[in-house]
Amino acid sequence: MNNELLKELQWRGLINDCTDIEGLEKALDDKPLSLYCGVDPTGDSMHIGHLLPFLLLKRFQQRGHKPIVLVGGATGMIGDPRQTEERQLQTMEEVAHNVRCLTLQLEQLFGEAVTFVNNYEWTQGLSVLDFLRDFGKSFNVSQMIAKDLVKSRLETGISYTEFTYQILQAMDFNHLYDNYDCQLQIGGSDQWGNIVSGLDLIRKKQGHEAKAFGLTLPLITKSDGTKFGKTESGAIWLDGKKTSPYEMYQFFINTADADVIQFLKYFTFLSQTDIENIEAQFTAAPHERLAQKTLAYEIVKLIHGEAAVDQAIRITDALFSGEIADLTRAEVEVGFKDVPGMTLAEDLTLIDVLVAVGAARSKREAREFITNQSISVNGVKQNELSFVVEKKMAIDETFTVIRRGKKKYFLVKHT
Ligand code: 545
Repeated sequence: MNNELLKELQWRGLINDCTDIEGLEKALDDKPLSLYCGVDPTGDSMHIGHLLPFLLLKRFQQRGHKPIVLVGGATGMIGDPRQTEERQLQTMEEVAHNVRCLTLQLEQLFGEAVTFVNNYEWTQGLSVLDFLRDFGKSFNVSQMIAKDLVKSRLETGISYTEFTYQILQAMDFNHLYDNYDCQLQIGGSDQWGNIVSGLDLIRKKQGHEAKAFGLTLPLITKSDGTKFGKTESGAIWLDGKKTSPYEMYQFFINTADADVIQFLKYFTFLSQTDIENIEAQFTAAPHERLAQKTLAYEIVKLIHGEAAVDQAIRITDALFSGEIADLTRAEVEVGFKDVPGMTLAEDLTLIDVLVAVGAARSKREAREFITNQSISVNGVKQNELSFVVEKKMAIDETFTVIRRGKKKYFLVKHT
């Protein structure tokens, strides 16, 4: 393979399968290529597990190709069949809301330079009879049933509606081929069947000399076999209101040594040379966690911007060193979101606070902790048994952060 982009993608491990890699190589060498990836508005935000194909669109864009982002206002009303069970239909309002949210999210990721389309445009006005005559005729039921996903649902049941989904996605590829000269569809490996349906339709409608391709990305796997992108508290969302930049930063900082170099290749736009340099330094001194720090920095910067990642690092450093007095109220709120907490309407002795917030089981134990020097209040060791937790001493007169031992934090909110 000679094409620089495809070589890079192969090095990054981003190619799972391609319908015709030599053909695609020629097409890429020939001229700027239009390509697309679709997303269904089944929710109001993507999570980190949906991101790779869209970053791949950006990689094509950086090499002069022309990405199209499709938001599935029509397909979202049906839903791509899942392995497990039939989906609940969403209301028109839910779909419309999610289309708006996802479009905004993807616009932020891509900036102005990308074409956005919504398949509702060309599906909404199509009558059932036209659908059956113009498209249904091109699909062979045996082939449709043979698709992995449909096959896996034949036992448990699949509605005619979800069965038809692959036709809708195929119509999109055909429409984009026709109207946007779009020759390539990309997606996760779960999209292979739908992408191939599109290519079959394009050949039937546009003739056999039509040149179009499908490319799928691998499923992200982790060395310990657990699912990528999930924590105990749920998915890592791209929406900062659902997952704060700090939480996203923490998620990537905790990447296992065995996975982190691969994730740098997947998720960052750092060059091969840069990543190889990081790898060399990381192998020499893994405890410094340069690879994890770079990964977390790059991805949070990409999704939330530089100011947000700087703040995430400030919070991380403050929690690590225990010097939290300089944090702002907002930063305390983010950094201590998941620690045990309580609200306090009036000032209270430290002993009572320790018991109330669950840092000590009894007043006796609370006294012990204090005399043992195990307790810090807002980053300062406190060994005064008579110490009172006061609102006017709190961070921005709102938060008192209590630390027991090295790592255990508790948060008092003054009202
Ligand atoms: C619809 C019409 C098209 C082309 C594609 C589609 C969507 C496609 C699909 N894709 C997935 C998806 O997830 C929901 C996101 C919630 C906000 O279902 N039929 O929409 C995911 N996709 C990205 C990757 C994916 C895929 O958006 O392709 O593999 C995850 O990595 O599951 O004409």
